[in-house]
Amino acid sequence: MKNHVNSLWLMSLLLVLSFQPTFGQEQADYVVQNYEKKEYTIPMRDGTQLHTVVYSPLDTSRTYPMLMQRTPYSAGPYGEGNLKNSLGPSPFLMEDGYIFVYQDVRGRWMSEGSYDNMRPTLTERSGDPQDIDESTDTYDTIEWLLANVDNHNGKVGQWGISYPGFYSAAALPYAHPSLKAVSPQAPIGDFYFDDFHHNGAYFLSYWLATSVFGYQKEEPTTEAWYDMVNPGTNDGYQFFMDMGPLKNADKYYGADNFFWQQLKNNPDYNEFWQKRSIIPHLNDVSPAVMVVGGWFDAEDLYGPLTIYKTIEKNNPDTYNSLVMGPWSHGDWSRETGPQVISNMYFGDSISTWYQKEVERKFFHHFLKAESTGKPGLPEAYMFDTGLNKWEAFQEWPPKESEWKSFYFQEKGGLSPEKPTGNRFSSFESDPANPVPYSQDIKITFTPRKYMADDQRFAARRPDVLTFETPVLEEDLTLAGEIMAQLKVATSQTDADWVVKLIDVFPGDHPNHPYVLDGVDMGNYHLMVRSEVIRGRYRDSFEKPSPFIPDQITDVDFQLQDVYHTFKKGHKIQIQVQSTWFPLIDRNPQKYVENIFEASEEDFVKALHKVFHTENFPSKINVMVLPKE
Ligand code: PG9
Repeated sequence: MKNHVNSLWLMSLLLVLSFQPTFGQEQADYVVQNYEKKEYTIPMRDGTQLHTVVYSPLDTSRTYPMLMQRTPYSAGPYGEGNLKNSLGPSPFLMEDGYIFVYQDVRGRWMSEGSYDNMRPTLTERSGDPQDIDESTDTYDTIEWLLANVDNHNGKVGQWGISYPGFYSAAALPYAHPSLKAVSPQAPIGDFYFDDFHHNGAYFLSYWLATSVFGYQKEEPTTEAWYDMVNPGTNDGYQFFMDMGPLKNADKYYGADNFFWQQLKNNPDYNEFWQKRSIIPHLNDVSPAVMVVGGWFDAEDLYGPLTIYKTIEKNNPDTYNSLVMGPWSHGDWSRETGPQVISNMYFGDSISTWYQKEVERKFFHHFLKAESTGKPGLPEAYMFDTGLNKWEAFQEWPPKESEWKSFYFQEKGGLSPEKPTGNRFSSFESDPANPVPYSQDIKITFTPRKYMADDQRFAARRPDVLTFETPVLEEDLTLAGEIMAQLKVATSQTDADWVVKLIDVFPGDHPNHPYVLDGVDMGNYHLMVRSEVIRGRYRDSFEKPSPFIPDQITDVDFQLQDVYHTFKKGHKIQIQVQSTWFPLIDRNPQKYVENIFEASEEDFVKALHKVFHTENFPSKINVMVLPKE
């Protein structure tokens, strides 16, 4: 049963608007006074018409580059008299003067065709006009724009955040020669490691979003063709506990929700997901690239880091750069003054600084200036989320960073020394009483705030293990990748493993004006990084395998990169748990072929053990940046 729900509808609308730069009336006025809007339908090589909106500067005394965004979230408002309140990725570029282009991607809104989430990229170009992907659609669009839009300077750029970030990255294979600068921002790299899954665990916190991407429309439309499910409560934990096993969700999403059917029918990292990853196609990249992401981005963190690293590895001569700031999903596109995520305050006007000093210079150099290929920006502009300061690196991860292991110890210790005891730590994992991923009472369209939430509530649960260093006697900076290497056993045959890297603040740490009610920064347990793996995929994401009860088993997985200084007086803490609800769905802990089809009786308690012995040392490997 699908009911139209204003609040959730607003959520999905806000998702769209959240990527519009911070706009005020003066920007809306600026658009009206300085730009004119035209709408076109552009034929792709297979004849499908894509709705494309072009905003051109009224001043025709000079030419301008075209800067394009391709989006599934609507190129609206529609109608030549209805203009956007702001144009482009920031007010600075709007004022610098560009021809801004917005396009409804194939199958969305006013464009024709059928939609395919993360449409597979063609592995070769047969020349058959029916062979299309997002790269060919982008190529055909650019070709048409160059021939039909007046007053351009022959150069084209593309940018986008999140799904539009994927479409930016998807422009890179076989890119049009006039495409000179591309900025994939929080781009989706692969739906099995971004957004809907992390390492095989399904992100239940995206369940409501399945409506937005799960229905084909019949014809071009300016109105949404999908309704949002009405959960009837904002208590997501209770709603999804009451829902029970995932198969009960079928009463909300029927056979006509093609994406829900695809999610259910493809639990493993099979060809369905693999062919939808953009990562294998990032070869022969010719445009200049600036990848942007947020260290506390709950939606797409695998994407920006993996896309940047893959382009760097496969295209040594391509201009490819990275910016990672103290942002949650898309924060850099809007200025809120103080940059605050959960209870963490990172400073003021950080987004404006980035928009003006980084993004503006990138596009200006490659689209407006006589490009020398050297815009005067660093390879990697990275924000230290412990010291709250930017640092420029010549590569990422930094070559100076050195791998260091922190071993779990008995009695909850954590240290670089190898464990000598003959011990393990254990907990009972009960799917009927899963560890909440947040203390907030909420139901999400997509998760966000939890990435910097205080984790004391979890540390105090019996089904969360904590391992903690003594108070640090000097600053310790992690800059680069993280690998968890666990030695575990379970009394059952399946288990999820969640590892969290926590910065424990001193008990007398001062508050700041943005601390939320009921929280004190003294002893704050900042979640610097967290990740989950569905244990059945520990050896292969394609071929799951059960655990053998009570057999010590290796579970190794990567957490996304960090750049964080643990300051003197702080402690490093690792938390390990096996439920994280309702961020992710519950693992029955009894191995079943497909968890989307599990029954109530498959959900069983389990005794999980994490070993820290000389022969079975669990540890976390981090990249430490030596002191200068
Ligand atoms: N990556 C985000 C998303 C994708 C699909 C569903 C919901 C969110 C985004 O495009 O914002």
